[in-house]
Amino acid sequence: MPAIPGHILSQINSPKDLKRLTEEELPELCKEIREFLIEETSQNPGHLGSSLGAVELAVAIHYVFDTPYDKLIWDVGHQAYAHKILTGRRDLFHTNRMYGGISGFPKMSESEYDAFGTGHSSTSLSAALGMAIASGLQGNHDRLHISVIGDAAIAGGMAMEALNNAGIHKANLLVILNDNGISIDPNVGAFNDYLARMTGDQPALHTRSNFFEAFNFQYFGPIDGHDVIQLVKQLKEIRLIPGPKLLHAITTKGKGFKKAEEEQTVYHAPGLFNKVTGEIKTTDSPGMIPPKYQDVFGETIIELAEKNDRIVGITPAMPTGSSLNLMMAKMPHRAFDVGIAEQHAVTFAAGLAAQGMIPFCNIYSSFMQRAYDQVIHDVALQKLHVVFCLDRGGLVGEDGATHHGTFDLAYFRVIPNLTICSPLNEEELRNMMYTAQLPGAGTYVIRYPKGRGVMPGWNRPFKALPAGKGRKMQDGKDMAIISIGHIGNEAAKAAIQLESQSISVAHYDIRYLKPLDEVLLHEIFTRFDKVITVEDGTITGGLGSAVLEFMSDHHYKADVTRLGIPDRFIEQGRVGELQHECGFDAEGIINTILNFKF
Ligand SMILES: Cc1ncc(C[n+]2csc(CCOP(=O)(O)OP(=O)(O)O)c2C)c(N)n1
Repeated sequence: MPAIPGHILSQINSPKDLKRLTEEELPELCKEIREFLIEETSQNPGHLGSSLGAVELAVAIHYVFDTPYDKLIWDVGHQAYAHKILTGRRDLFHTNRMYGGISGFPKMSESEYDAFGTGHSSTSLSAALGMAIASGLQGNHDRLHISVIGDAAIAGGMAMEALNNAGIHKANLLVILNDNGISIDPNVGAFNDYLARMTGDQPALHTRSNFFEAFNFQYFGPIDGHDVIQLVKQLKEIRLIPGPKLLHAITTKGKGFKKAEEEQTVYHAPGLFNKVTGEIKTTDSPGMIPPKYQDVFGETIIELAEKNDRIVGITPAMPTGSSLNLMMAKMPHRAFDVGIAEQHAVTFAAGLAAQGMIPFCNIYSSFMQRAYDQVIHDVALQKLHVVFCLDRGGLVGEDGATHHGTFDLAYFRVIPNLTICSPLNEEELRNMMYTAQLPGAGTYVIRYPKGRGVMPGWNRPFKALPAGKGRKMQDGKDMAIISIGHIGNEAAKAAIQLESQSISVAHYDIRYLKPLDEVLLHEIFTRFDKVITVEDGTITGGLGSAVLEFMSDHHYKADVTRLGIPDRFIEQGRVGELQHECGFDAEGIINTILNFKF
């Protein structure tokens, strides 16, 4: 049931309506927005904590500035729910993150008020600066370009590069630092220490030298980011000041919802919860449930590290999301959260490996896109023994196009010296991690999906899975399916269901995308003239392409159909809905096979 907006919010269909309110009415509006957000996200999960913390910022910005003429960019964009609600999407908000609904992140195609699409961190300063320079070149010196960025995101490399660049321009740029003192997990890094010293309750520690002023920004604040009337006053003054400027606003993540303020990491994106007590509702059915892949990673790295003291763990700002937090708690000196810094994470791993350590560098597939050159130039070229664990490989669901991990198989396959594999289930993940740390394994990429595996009893002794060796899951005589990774479970279901229709399907789990199991592929192309490849990744350049290349190189002739993600961006929805759209769930595989002529 969509939430019913309060009496002020119900009249706000655009920032024009907002501007008709008196300043005195704004605190009540903020309260109504919070109630609306809590009600909506309690029944349709999303990014709660950050959005609750940015309500006053959104109201004040749209109240004072002339959006969409003035350009407003929300860094990461997970805190922009109030902005969406104020800019014409209140009545659509119950479709947030749903299939066919509105995106959970700002998106240019969704609204003229979303000046720039975001999702990955630390891009907003570069984009705002680019827009500001464009305005100047086009003779417009009056338009303001605003970036709202968190204390963790501003420490990301791109944001630092943009600050460095912005400081030499006279561009009409306003950075609003939304400082809530926390990332998803506790914030890390020396810059975070600096911000804490700057704003802490011990004035003796307040630094005199101001980092932002040193970068030629005019600095304002710190200001209470929940005092909407003060914010409005301050923003009105800042509006008149030319050049790059930064307003430092202190906020509380989860503001106004007790549980979300108390447990900020959990309530960053809590899933379904009770809107009164905040208690989180579990959606898992009772009984034996398989573990999440991320937890298998988290438990297994500890087990391996206990036996092999050269193993260390690295995460760029995703300790809880990757479950490396388990190792950080148990072996704090051997597990590192380096902040939102994927490029650094990879080259930091390279340095560790160059000195004989074996780093397990865990990066979400989609965020790994940031560190492509570091993998090539700093790791693969130098044949370093780094194990990349790519979590959230494949379609991730409700986070949508910015977060799907769909390109990794294709973008890594072209890099020499890499070994690339993907487990069918959680036991295989464990065994791949074990294999990857054995002496001489070289650079390994292990790619696994979001969510749960398929078998509760995965905790068996380790077994090496030799690189470049796949396996036959099921024999058959009419045709062959070749799959990679967890999506192979859909292929297995399809193969079984087709038996009842008297179609005998052989199913091969290739396990390693690189090196390919050529013995297995020769067997397949010798025996079958109908082949389907199945992957939860782009069909351009991934497993399907590799199989076609093999077929052509060895002059086989077969009817090969590639199932995977088509050459377009896939939006948000449940993973099952999206797999269905792409046609590689069990039903899609069956339909494809039924189209063959036997
Ligand atoms: C490149 C990249 N790495 C990691 C993430 C995952 N991520 C989303 S929000 C977030 C923390 C952001 O913290 P902060 O900027 O302080 O904003 P807050 O959530 O506290 O409002 C992280 C690490 C991301 N979106 N993009």
